[in-house]
Amino acid sequence: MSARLSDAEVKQFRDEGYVCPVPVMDAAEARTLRAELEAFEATQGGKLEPAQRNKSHLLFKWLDDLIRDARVLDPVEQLIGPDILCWNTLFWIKEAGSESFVSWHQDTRYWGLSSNQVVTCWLALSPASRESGCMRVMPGTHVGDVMEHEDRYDENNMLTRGQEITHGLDEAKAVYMPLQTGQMSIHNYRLAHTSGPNTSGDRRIGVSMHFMPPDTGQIVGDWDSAALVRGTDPYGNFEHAPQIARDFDEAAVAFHVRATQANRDILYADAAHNTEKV
Ligand SMILES: O=C(O)CCC(=O)C(=O)O
Repeated sequence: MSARLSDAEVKQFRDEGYVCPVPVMDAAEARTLRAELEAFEATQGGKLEPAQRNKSHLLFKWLDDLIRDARVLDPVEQLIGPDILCWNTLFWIKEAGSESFVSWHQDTRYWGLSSNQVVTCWLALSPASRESGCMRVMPGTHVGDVMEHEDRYDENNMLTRGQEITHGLDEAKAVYMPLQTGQMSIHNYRLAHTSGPNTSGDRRIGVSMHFMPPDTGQIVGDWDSAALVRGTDPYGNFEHAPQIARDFDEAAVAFHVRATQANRDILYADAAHNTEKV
């Protein structure tokens, strides 16, 4: 399966801030990854703990492999160049029939990253449809000033502080990004995006992978980490995360504790509450 983007897709990404769908693997392979995830969840009552959602490539070998997989990185390289760091991975799981949603937001507002070139690849491990609460984006919002956000702390909001863009969005211009199992979307992290509840009978399971060029700096936290997944890093702004040899590798688990704590410090830096969602 080739995930090379066409010239038109690269242009769309530059002009509108997103491209979707990008084929990564067939549905059967994606279902194998889902089965691995769910087998792990079953060992602890059927769900990931909040910290296990975050920087999860340090825990699960299949995910560490995925952030280094050419089928993911080739299109990313077309968009941000040959030297690539993976800053984070995050699971986005909406249970069947759940009210979980994601309010309109721009990730650039919260991640403390200096670059405009950070991209999110969001891979579907189950169907992401309008019914199951796929993402919706506002084309073109990746350029210009970051929009005003308000922390609303809605319990069903999957975002750390229920942050929400307060004005300046015309919902009529929003675009849905439905994905079949094994496809991904790619968006610039400055792009405003949202998603609704899952009214389907299956879990909506996605994993996002956040890639950036190595000239990116961390401007909120004193220390941060990222995995060098392609090329070289002449800047050294992030401590390199280890490549893991097996699930829950002891050294990587210790690194995960440090890395997720640093990540929480950044995400909640100016928040009124720590909602412990990651
Ligand atoms: O999974 C979702 O619905 C939202 C994901 C998201 O906000 C992101 O990947 O940046």
